[in-house]
Amino acid sequence: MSRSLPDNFLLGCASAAHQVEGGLDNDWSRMEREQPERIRDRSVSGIACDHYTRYREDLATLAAMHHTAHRFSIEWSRVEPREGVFVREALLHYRDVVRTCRALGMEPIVTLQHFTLPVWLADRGGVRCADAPRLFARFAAACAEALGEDVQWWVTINEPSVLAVFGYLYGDWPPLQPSIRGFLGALGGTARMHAAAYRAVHQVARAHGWAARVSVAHHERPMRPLSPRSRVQRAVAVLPNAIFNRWFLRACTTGRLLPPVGRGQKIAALRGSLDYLGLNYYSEQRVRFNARRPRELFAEPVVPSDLPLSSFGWTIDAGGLRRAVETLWRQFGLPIVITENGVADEGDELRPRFFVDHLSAVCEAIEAGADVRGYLHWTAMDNFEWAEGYSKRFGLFSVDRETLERTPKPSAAVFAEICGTRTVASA
Ligand code: IFM
Repeated sequence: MSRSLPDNFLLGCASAAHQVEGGLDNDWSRMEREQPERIRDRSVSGIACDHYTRYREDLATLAAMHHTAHRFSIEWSRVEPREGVFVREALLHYRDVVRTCRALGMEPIVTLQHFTLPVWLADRGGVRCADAPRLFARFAAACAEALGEDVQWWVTINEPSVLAVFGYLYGDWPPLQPSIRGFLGALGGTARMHAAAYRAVHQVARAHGWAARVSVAHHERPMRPLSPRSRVQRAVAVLPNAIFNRWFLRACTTGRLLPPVGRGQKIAALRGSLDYLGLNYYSEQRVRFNARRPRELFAEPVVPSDLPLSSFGWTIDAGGLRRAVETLWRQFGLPIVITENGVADEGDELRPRFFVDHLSAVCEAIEAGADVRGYLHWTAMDNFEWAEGYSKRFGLFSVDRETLERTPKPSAAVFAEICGTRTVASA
């Protein structure tokens, strides 16, 4: 059976500056240098994929594989390495990335913050700094001015809940500060930053008469009770789902800092601050009650025996993507762009099938009525996977860590075929 994707449906890959560009100096590279034990394989991001200098060839390769969109992030520490000092060459670089995308027929989708922060802001309290919304808005406005009308799709912050969980609840990522209070503060801080940047990008666009659609890239990881018939097990999934999967989106729709982060106070520009919904989906999680797991809000993750696993240990279930899309569409009624979906797969054995199953699931959700505008695969090249270092391989291309030579994997051709024909053939 084969299914067709809608006309104008965006298809391509997503990436993040710190993971591919190389040569960065931010809170992450500082941690990699000063606390190497924090990275599983003790690697440093270092030159990464040297995409900063090779972006033209890399983008041309993707366009030749019929990609029609490309998501990338602007590295704040390059553009504003010291507070208030903006580097024109860096902005011109990103403007050229955008123009290159356009010239190659790929719609650019630009992320303003993807996990990393300039060290000067990290040292002032990072996303919890009271001044962070103003500073982020100033940076966002500078980017919007520089990139101009060629960018119509913006993502303010990538995965705010993931940043809050790993940086503050677990304390495994910068700023390495595990505390519930810090975690809630980080959620509130990123919501304020998003609102400020949302307004800044729209102000610039309006002043010039440009079109702009602004959102976040929301990481949806639905927690499902291991034993759905047990009331206790069902109850244990409620709180983590409400906080990890819904708090941020509800804040953006209601315009309020809802409990447990705030008392419902209104935040200027937060209400209605999603023009579309950017969805990063990888996996659902089965959970069961465990009184000794307060860090996970007593919802212990359990690996189910009935689903295949990625090399990250995450379950692979395309039905989860369809459920996520349909649920978010039903609850929020916003057009959805799948801003990330992918699989860690050492030998590229899982990925070809993964594409067919996950894109079929997207087609099913569309047939059921969901307004889905695009699908961006994570990611084009094997890259620096945060605390996992270079040990996890999400790419369509492998990258030789000595020569940085890119080699396409078989799945790259499978995705190219889907992009070229806009058809997903399940055989
Ligand atoms: O590599 C990350 C990306 O930076 C954010 N979303 C999940 C990806 C895979 O873990």
